[in-house]
Amino acid sequence: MKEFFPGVSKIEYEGPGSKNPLSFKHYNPTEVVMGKTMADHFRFSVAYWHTLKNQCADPFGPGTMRRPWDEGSDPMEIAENTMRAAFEFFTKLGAGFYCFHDLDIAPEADTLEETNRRLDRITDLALALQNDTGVKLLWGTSNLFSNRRFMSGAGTNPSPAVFAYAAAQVKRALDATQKLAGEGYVFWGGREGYETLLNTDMGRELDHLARLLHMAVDYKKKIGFDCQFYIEPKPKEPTKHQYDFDASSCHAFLQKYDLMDHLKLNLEANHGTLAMHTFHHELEYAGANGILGSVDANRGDLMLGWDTDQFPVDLYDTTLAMYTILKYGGFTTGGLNFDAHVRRQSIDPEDLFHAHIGGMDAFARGLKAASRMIEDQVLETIIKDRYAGWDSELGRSIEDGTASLECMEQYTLENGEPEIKSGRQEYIENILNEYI
Ligand code: XLS
Ligand code: CA
Ligand code: CA
Repeated sequence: MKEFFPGVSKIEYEGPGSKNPLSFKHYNPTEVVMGKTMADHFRFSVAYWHTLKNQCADPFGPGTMRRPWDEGSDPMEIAENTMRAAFEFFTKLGAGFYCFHDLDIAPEADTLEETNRRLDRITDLALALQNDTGVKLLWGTSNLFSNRRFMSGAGTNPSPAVFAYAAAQVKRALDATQKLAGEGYVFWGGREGYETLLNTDMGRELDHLARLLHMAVDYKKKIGFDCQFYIEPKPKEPTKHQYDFDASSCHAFLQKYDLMDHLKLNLEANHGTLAMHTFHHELEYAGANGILGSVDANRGDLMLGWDTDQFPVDLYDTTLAMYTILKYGGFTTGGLNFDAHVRRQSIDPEDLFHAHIGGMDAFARGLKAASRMIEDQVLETIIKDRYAGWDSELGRSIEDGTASLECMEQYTLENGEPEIKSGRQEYIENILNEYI
């Protein structure tokens, strides 16, 4: 069998002293941190669309990648070679999971019937390779945004016939995900948004998007498929305004349409920053509201206002992300999927390894720092102390709903000007630095 990464052998943990660039310096899959191995904490996943398929085109030129698995003229032969290259990559890297869109693995044909046949064929191969290697599917999804029929959205399209096409594709992508024992399924609102309100019935579009999700919930139940559904926020790009703007707008949507029991969030770092939030904010919002599900790990660029999908290397980000993930109990069905691609000039297949190794090591360092912070209860103590007043009689009467505006007036007249305390931000930032 052809080897697609002949210069790379299995990436091993060699520790911080190692000078071997193709080794882990911090990610040691079997090392136990807070009662769990690192591999189980992260459930690292490779994004098929970026690592295997992204040619890195930009608005000024076509892709620069020339991949050995892309050679040939038969689209299914290329698809099968790509799948083999994918599993060689996953196993050499030591990532336990992968994620795909239906059309990443099976190229779209002229008719839905033929596309479905291709999906059946390629998932046979994927299943065999999963069984051979033990690599698992973290989540599947459907590409409802590339084909021109979806230019005005999928679930939110003004045409019910386009809605039907999208729903048919979701059905088949769910079948494929079930066949491969996927642990989750993601709905990212590819073009579910608008370019101008001058031609858009926003209320109706949102109702339709919820209908699509309810159909998927019903179908999942019908076929007895036990996986976690996620919705993935993103504020803009490709549309000017995406409906699934950020964690809090997704939360409102799930509540309004009675979907809270069925979906959690898949949070992507770069989508958070596009919404002018930190990744930390998005994770904390989801955690505090019980909808933290899975993570698309990457980073944006402060100088650029778009979704650059770079590999995560910032230790502040990875520490605060892991701190928040640990604080809310860690991943169950979710995991850490590298929704990231190498830069356009990083054209060697080996660069794909350097990129993932860097991301995995950065998260391992983040996990170690975060676990020490949790063990020492640094932030817990500071926050607990800051909110201690809420455990007093006054605080409790407000929290339990027994207090009224009149009580508040009475209290204030009796007690006068409240004492105020420093937020001590700089002091806390200095402590954080000591852990990083
Ligand atoms: C695009 C999204 C997409 C989803 C899956 O920006 O990140 O890749 O994760 O459809
Ligand atoms: Ca993503
Ligand atoms: Ca992205």
